[in-house]
Amino acid sequence: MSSIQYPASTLRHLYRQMYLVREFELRAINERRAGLIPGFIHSCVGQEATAVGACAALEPTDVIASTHRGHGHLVAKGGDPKYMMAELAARTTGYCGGKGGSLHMSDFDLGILGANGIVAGGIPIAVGAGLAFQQKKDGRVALSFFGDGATNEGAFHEALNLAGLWKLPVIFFCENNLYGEGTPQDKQAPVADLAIRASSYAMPGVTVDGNDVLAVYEATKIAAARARAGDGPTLIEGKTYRQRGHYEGDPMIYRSKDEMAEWQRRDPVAAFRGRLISEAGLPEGEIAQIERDVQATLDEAVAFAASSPKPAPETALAGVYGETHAGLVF
Ligand SMILES: Cc1ncc(C[n+]2csc(CCOP(=O)(O)OP(=O)(O)O)c2C)c(N)n1
Ligand SMILES: [Mg+2]
Repeated sequence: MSSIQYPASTLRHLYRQMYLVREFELRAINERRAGLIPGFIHSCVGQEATAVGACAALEPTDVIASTHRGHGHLVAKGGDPKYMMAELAARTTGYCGGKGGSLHMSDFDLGILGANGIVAGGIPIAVGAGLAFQQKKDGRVALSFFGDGATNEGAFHEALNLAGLWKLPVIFFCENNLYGEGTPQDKQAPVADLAIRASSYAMPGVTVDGNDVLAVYEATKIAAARARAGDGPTLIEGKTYRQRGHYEGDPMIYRSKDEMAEWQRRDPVAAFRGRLISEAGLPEGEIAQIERDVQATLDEAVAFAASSPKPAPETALAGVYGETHAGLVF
């Protein structure tokens, strides 16, 4: 297990971020049930430590490419819960003016290159960003999050190949939650540790406990330093678990109650909270105060989303790139 020898301010920050990711998701799920949020939600409940540990190891000027399960990545990179909630609620004040929803949120000022509905779609985008940073010699790093399923896509292999060849400043972060939709990992890949796939592309591959925020933070720090030194990319695999369905409403018939209960016992947020008290000696009152602050932030986010206007029907085509059946491009 990782060591907890960090300043209290760092530990508090990591916990606040993890708790915010968890509670953002639970609010979004509730608000979807209550009718404020239309559309799909792929929640990252259970995967808070990978999002927070990896983003905390980056500089504000570094960039991330996210996935369909991206709310945690966005929050961890500094995304504003108000604009995120408003986007989920399809309001004009949201990150995409209410027209993109969960799968399209981005904030270039914060280095968030975007969620992505295409599995493995963010990986080549991060490689492109890494190539730009290398050419400009500006010392920035691009990190791509993706799932275990994404490592079976051609885009993953093509992107790692070029990044390895050109020694690009990229971190490939695989959140191995053991399933791609309802397919367990051993039915979709012939290897158990996906990090070994790095060896084909001349880069280090590291497997860490993806439910241990400090282990993730440390591995990502090392990868970022290596990238900034010009030594090239790293593949990090964080073993974790999605505690809820692939999407909200998933009947989850493909996994056992025992398995789910076992991973519930290894809950990353509760585990870190416990360590903060027992190992780092943080007073429980301080932690409770962080939790109250986060709840207030989320009260505000939900109220902001609910009171924001919906896009007017006549603006439906503004800001949307697409093609009509007649072949007209907007
Ligand atoms: C190219 C592509 N193929 C298939 C899909 C349908 N799809 C959406 S999520 C998903 C599973 C992805 O699994 P993984 O990469 O492990 O991510 P996780 O959902 O576990 O976070 C699939 C197959 C898609 N969106 N894009
Ligand atoms: Mg997966």
